[in-house]
Amino acid sequence: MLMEQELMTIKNNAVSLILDAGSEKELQEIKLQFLGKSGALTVALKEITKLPQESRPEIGKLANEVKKIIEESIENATQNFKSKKIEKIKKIDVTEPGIRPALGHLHLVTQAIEEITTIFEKIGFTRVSYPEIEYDWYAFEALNFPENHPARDDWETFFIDQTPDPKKGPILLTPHTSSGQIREMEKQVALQKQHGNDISIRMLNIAKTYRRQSDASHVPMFHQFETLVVGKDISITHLKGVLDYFVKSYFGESRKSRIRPYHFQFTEPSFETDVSCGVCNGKGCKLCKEGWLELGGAGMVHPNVLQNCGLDPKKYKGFASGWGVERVLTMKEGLKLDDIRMLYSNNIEFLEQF
Ligand code: FA5
Repeated sequence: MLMEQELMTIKNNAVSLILDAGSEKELQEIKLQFLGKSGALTVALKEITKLPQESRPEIGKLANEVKKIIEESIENATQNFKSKKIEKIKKIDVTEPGIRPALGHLHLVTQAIEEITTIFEKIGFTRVSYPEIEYDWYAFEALNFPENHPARDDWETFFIDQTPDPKKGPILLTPHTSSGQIREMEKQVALQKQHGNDISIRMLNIAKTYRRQSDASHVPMFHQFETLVVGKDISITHLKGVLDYFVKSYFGESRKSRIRPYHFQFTEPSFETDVSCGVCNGKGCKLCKEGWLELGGAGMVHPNVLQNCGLDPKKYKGFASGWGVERVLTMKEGLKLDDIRMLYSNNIEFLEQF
């Protein structure tokens, strides 16, 4: 009688656990708990051998029935889980919009370089690329810098620790894109020697430039875009025309440009170029003070520079300009950056705005 009760308890416990099971894994655990080697029912079955001979068949029959009920209940519940899984798979709606992956975009300096390139290409300029690690000849000497010019010492320029070239001098990181002027003119003169053609240059050199400067308005690595136009009848009006075209294309039709006297070693005359302030329309405000914002340098290629490249200054004239990409970019976007180094800070929250 006792054994009979024990078997009923085992059956009831097993069935109620099976009904509450939340997964196939749980069902397997229940199976072990009751039917495994040391499971409750297996242990109870072993006890049958200790019963008096006459009651063994009846209890044995009952035990087998309990075993069958537990096995069948586990099997049914397992099948239930399996068909629910299939149903779930069947319910996937392939027309549902997917989860949009996070997409990056070009850095805002790269965007500006692309825009500047397109603007100049429209009026026949060709983008060139020259070494970032350069000889002193290209960065200074051929550009008419005197030997004791401050930019030539290592206060502003990064020098490479290598034996200087006997002719071209020390090796350095280009402190400005004007080195590209010399490379371009030397290349065109070499081509002229081969083909006998007249020289005509419309160069756009956009590159990384390096100076030993780091503060709120200076970064040690920045970008400049340099134009060089050389031909037989090039004058200041061409320079002013290109400046005006760039200012209107990049900043907007309503913006004006101006040039004012300045000094560079490699241009004569030299100018600073300005763009009318977009905030006050040239009237004068907190940002610009007098209505104008400074764009960068420009000028007519110095006769010494033409000569250094093998060009006859009586025959050829040219103009050049060199402006900072980071500078025009911040001017255009009206970005009031407390610190220009922000552009290279890898701050995603800042970069995502562009
Ligand atoms: C030059 O580098 C001349 N080569 C420009 C030139 C070319 C004049 C052709 C005449 C003819 P400047 O040192 O002023 O000039 O630099 C030009 C521009 O580069 C500056 O107006 C500024 O926008 C940018 N710039 C210079 N130094 C830094 C710096 N450390 N960080 C960010 N931008 C800079």
